[in-house]
Amino acid sequence: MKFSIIIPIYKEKKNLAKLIFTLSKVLKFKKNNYEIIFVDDDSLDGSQEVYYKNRKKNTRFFVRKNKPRDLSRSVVFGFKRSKYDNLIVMDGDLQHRPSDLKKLIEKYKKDKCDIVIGSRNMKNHKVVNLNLLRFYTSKLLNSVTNFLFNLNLKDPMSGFFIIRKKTFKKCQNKLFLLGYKILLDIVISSSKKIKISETFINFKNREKGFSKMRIKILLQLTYFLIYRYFFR
Ligand SMILES: Nc1nc2c(ncn2[C@@H]2O[C@H](COP(=O)(O)OP(=O)(O)OP(=O)(O)O)[C@@H](O)[C@H]2O)c(=O)[nH]1
Ligand SMILES: [Mg+2]
Repeated sequence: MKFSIIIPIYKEKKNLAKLIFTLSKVLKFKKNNYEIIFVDDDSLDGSQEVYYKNRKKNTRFFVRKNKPRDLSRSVVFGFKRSKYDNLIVMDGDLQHRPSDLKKLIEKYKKDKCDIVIGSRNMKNHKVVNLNLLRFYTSKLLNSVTNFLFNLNLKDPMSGFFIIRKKTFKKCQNKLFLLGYKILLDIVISSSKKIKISETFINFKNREKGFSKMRIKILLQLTYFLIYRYFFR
């Protein structure tokens, strides 16, 4: 089974070399059956230079010049340029561990599902490595989302997942395409019949670079939830 791994990045030059190195090491088990696509939102921080110095086989780097800068749009940009039928999305700041890819891929194969979510275990803030405020905000958002959209997912807000390209194609014209929650956007835009599995992943604090999470992103998310509740 072949996979295209899409990694949206914005000003991640401090994480890029380690990320490329770790991914290529971890993905040895996939032989050449994968590609990695970085979608950089025109960071202009030297990320592109770092990429060209450290790039490996099977990796591509796109600079997305379109405005507005946006994570969801960058992911879809990557999906549209992908070669393979199975798509993986993960963050580019090493908060999602490359070593968890194997687990997600195994679950995806075993369950023969349309989506596998790498879910953060939301039992305890120490397990997820989030500060208390972000931990409880995430928990609350997960509960509200499950309630509003009649879902039963442990982590519908996760940014680490696998999706069948067919599943994406079926819903792509219905997507809201704004903000961080591309997984939730896809789930809400898809038929209730799609099969979704979840598997726990390790999640760790960002070590380098800086967070792009801003109050604006939370406001976008609130608008997204209200809009999609009324116009599904
Ligand atoms: N292409 C693109 N990537 C983005 C954009 N905003 C964030 N990203 C990337 O998306 C991933 C998640 O963004 P983060 O800023 O780490 O958000 P977060 O993980 O919720 O926040 P932290 O826990 O503070 O790191 C990272 O790889 C970012 O570089 C964007 O506008 N465009
Ligand atoms: Mg992050």
